[in-house]
Amino acid sequence: MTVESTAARKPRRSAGSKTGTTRTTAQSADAPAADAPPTAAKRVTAKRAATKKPAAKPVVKAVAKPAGTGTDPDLVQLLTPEGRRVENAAYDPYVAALTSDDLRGLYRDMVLTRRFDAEATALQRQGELGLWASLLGQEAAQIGSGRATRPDDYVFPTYREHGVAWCRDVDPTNLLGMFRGVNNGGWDPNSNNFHLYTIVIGSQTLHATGYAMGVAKDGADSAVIAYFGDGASSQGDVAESFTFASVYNAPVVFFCQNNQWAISEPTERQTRVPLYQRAQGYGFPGVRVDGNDVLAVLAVTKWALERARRGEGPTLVEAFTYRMGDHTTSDDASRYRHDDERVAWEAKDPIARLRTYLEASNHADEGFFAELEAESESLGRRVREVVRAMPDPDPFAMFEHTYADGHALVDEERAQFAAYQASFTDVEGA
Ligand SMILES: Cc1ncc(C[n+]2csc(CCOP(=O)(O)OP(=O)(O)O)c2C)c(N)n1
Ligand SMILES: [Mg+2]
Repeated sequence: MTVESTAARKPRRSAGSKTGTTRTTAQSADAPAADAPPTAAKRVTAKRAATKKPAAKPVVKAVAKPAGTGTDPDLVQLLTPEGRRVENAAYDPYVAALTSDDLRGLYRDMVLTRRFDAEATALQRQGELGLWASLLGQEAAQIGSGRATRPDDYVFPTYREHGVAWCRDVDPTNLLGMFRGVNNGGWDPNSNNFHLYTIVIGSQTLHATGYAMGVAKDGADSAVIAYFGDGASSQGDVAESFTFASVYNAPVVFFCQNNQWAISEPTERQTRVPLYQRAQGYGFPGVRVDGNDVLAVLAVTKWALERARRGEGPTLVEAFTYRMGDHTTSDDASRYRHDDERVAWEAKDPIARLRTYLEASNHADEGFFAELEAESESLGRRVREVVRAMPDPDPFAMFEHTYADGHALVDEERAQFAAYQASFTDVEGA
């Protein structure tokens, strides 16, 4: 279901969208054909959309949502855990144009992201980082969705989106400064349309929705994607975002990585219904995709982003995946979950299944895997070198940016800190 209101934006077409015209969807009887020309109600100028308030009584229409495949009709899957390609008439068109090169590219993205992540975890164990939040197991959810975005789309991540950052061309070493405690972010969000990592759970969904409303007012041909977790889905911020995005028809994709855990709380403590079904109550479509299947995630996210670009409003994508590691390096998951759960998910590993498919369908040979191994090694080396060479910040810099014109209390704290620092004695040769 979705809410069509007079606040609907000027219909926009995705210039780079090759798949938009070939998409097939399971239509319900009264649903507008997703590929049909925009209705008169939607044919408003960007200016009008910017000035008009939403209609008091929006017309609620059913929205076509392509269905899943396989044994679970609710789960969209194109590649089984065994690496077998399964057909899905609705979503196949979104990956039909992928070449062998593209498929190898997705594999390379996942392998290098996993390698970078493992290196960061090791660096934390060696005392080089204060903390690290590993994405282990979530590579397909992140690479599939990240590769579905266009450069002009805007991405709002949590603190775990290292794979999405990779797709947005953020140098991975830039992700580490904050975790080493030497800067407050490490990259310019406007350079890659990739916002800074957000620790306050769910808050970035509000930022994304507001940003998307702005994109709509500009009449721009781009979309916004907000990442969040299963735990975040319980936050009021997320509920408010869903409401605003729905009634303002904002071009935003809510991408929930349901990795089954919010630190030590399982998803059962967040919801009584599958998370993707929440969208229905807000009046926009929700889709559950196999989050360990990079092809399915790519297809579903493309579909959702293209809906947003066409002015058809928000979508909730629930990527059903698993956090294979601890919540962060400060956590010990063995205290609250059984190992057999992780072992069961290892059998659905996103990288292994794509490798099986690539080999079985002759998209990649031994040479490719060997070269990638060498590339992984050199990425690991570079990450270690760059992190260790990061200069320590001036300890007094933290007092600089609290008030533009200074403040007596901050001055007092700075003086106290100076006295504390001076109390240390450097021991020769220590
Ligand atoms: C508003 C807020 N409440 C609590 C926390 C503490 N906290 C940090 S991560 C986390 C769990 C988040 O779980 P989920 O949304 O599933 O994301 P995941 O870590 O699994 O990727 C919590 C409660 C926080 N950072 N912000
Ligand atoms: Mg979670």
